[in-house]
Amino acid sequence: MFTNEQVDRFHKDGFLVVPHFLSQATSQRLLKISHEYLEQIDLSNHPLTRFTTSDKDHLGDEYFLNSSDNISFFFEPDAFADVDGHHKLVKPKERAINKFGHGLHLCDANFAAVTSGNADVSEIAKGLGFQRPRALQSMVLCKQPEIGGAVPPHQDSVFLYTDPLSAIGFWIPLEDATRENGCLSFAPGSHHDHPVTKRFVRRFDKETGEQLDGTEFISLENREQIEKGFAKEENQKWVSVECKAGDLVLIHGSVLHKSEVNSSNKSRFAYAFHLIEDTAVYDKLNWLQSSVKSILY
Ligand SMILES: O=C(O)CCC(=O)C(=O)O
Ligand SMILES: [Fe+2]
Repeated sequence: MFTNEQVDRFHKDGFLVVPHFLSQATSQRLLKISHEYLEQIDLSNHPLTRFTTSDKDHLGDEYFLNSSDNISFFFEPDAFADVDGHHKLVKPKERAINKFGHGLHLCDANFAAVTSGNADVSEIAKGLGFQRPRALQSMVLCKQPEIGGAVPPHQDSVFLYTDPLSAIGFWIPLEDATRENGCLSFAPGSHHDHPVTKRFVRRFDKETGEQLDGTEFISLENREQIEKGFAKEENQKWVSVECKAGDLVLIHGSVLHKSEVNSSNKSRFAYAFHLIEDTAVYDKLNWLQSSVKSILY
């Protein structure tokens, strides 16, 4: 049961924890399957694409851009080191992956069953006002022991832009998420006073419209107008949200959130997927272009 009180709290804070969303058996099964995926990676023809989130150095190679409908693996930058003058993978592959996706909900029956095939997800989507919810992407975020990198403050609608904005994240830890292993932190209410002013897009030639290599951030047209009365990111108050395996954390597309490095010796696997409103405009500038539509109802 998704109550009106939960809906109100989500709209007030921009995030909400729904305890015990998945049974222990289900979250443990997804964790086991996630480890099996990592053990089965074939490195012989893998481009070793790393996942980085810094503004300067955002990834956008073919492997990343083609990951919407399949299961692609992205490395943790710190899994590599210079050895005898060569940049080499220095961690076993199952300890080296930052995340994999973005089509788990399309390719794997177990992940599909907790995403588009899940009546509880549909009930929450209805409660949040979705007309025609579409599962757009899904991934397992590994946050590996010792090298699991920080995710800097961001808003998901920058990366999953629709007009009007509609993205909502469903983030489910498959292991307990603590301050030590890099749980999520939120700036409560920031979706009200820190609007989205940029988008992460594929690069296009402005004159010819031809698609170029890579990705970039572009400002929204009305950026200056939007930024009036804007609360600065550095003035936000952050709260850490520790939670248990199988809990659900709902993330508003405009709320600022982040996670710190994992400096502990425990991993912090989480399954995350995002819903968008299919009646909103999703244009070809978006980095993620999927040929398959996974509509919940
Ligand atoms: O798992 C993390 O540390 C970040 C996840 C996140 O930002 C998201 O799923 O939107
Ligand atoms: Fe996010």
